[in-house]
Amino acid sequence: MNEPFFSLSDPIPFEGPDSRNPLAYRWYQADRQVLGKSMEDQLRFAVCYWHSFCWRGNDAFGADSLLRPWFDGADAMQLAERKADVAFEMFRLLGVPFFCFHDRDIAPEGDSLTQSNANLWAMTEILARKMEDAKTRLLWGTANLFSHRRYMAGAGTNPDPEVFAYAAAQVKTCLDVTKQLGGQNYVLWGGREGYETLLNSDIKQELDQLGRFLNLVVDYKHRIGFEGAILVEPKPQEPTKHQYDFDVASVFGFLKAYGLEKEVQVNIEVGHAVLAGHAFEHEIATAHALGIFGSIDINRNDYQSGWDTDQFPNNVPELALAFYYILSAGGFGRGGLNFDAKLRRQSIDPDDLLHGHVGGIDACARALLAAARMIEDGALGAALTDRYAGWRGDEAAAMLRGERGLDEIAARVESEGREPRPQSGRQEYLENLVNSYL
Ligand code: XUL
Ligand code: CO
Repeated sequence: MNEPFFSLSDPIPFEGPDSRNPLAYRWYQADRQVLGKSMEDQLRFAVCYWHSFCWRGNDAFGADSLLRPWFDGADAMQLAERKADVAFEMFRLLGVPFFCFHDRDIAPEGDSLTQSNANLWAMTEILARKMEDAKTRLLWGTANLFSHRRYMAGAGTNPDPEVFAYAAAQVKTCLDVTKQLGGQNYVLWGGREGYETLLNSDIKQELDQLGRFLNLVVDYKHRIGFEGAILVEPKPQEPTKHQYDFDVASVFGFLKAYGLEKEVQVNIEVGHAVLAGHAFEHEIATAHALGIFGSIDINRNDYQSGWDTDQFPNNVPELALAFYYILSAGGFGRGGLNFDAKLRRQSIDPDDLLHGHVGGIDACARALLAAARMIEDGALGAALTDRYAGWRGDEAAAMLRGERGLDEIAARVESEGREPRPQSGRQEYLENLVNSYL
């Protein structure tokens, strides 16, 4: 029997907004009804395996600061099991409904692909057994196609077709495993699907490869009857200088070009939106407008650093606005909120993991309540409806449907001789309105 990893043994309780207990929920009450669903079903929280249980606290200037009992030892599979024990212990303490992983987070890479696959299937069996006794389900799985040196020039976009094939083989098994564990989605983040210099990169060739790669994944998903959604996670750069899946709009263009816009959705990450120079809600609203909204990696970036700092979310006003757009988009179907967030490297105590998650969960719950007030009150929605009211007129609707040519429109404007009347955009009124719900 191993020593307990965390200081708690009872699940984090809900104690309400006045509680001073730092390891209690003040806002997240799983069964509280919000807009016709429980908070748990609205928020669909997931813990990510990699930052919580695999990251060693290293940075560009320093090695490991986090020392975990499953990091080093002779038997890699035994260490993976120990890691899984702690992971499921944390899921239980937090009461989260989901988790997410990369293939290489849950099982060690072997000396060959065959050995890696055997390790992965062995750990899949172990996780499946743990899931029988836990409420936590799999939100999504993904293949790590960026850490090993074979992928240094990309996976699907690699100039070497043998690397493309190796990556395809790795994704095949990871998709099988994700299906086996009842995953709700499958994610592809193109960590190195981009370039360091155009001097050695043929953009057309690489985009064609990436389009083929994604089509192979979608075909295989249908072949095995995987019912989850395939999600691409946009990010503009880091580790590459330029990543092809730059942001939601670029991913949509890519999907259209390769005939995949009905098959693939996006997993939008807060920090990646910031790196792309967008507000997080911009990415959500764009994905909704284009019909590809899938799921979210919830975290935050330090706005000054210019890096993907993957901190736990804690800014309620920002989250509230984002959740307003999530709820406006109809909320989550198969998606959810994956904490793609890691501790700071000085937060070395096991309980720091609990503090990060409890704070993030509470910030999201509080923001959800504010966003629900925005929806229920309806003033923001009404202002938007008003602003576009003119387009509901017969003539305007005919223009939008494409039933009027440029010459017909011109003739009507001249014959009517009316000057359009500018209207206020009312930005300050709307911004104040948002603050009134917080
Ligand atoms: C990297 C990132 C990944 C993906 C999964 O920035 O966000 O962890 O979420 O590969
Ligand atoms: Co992510």
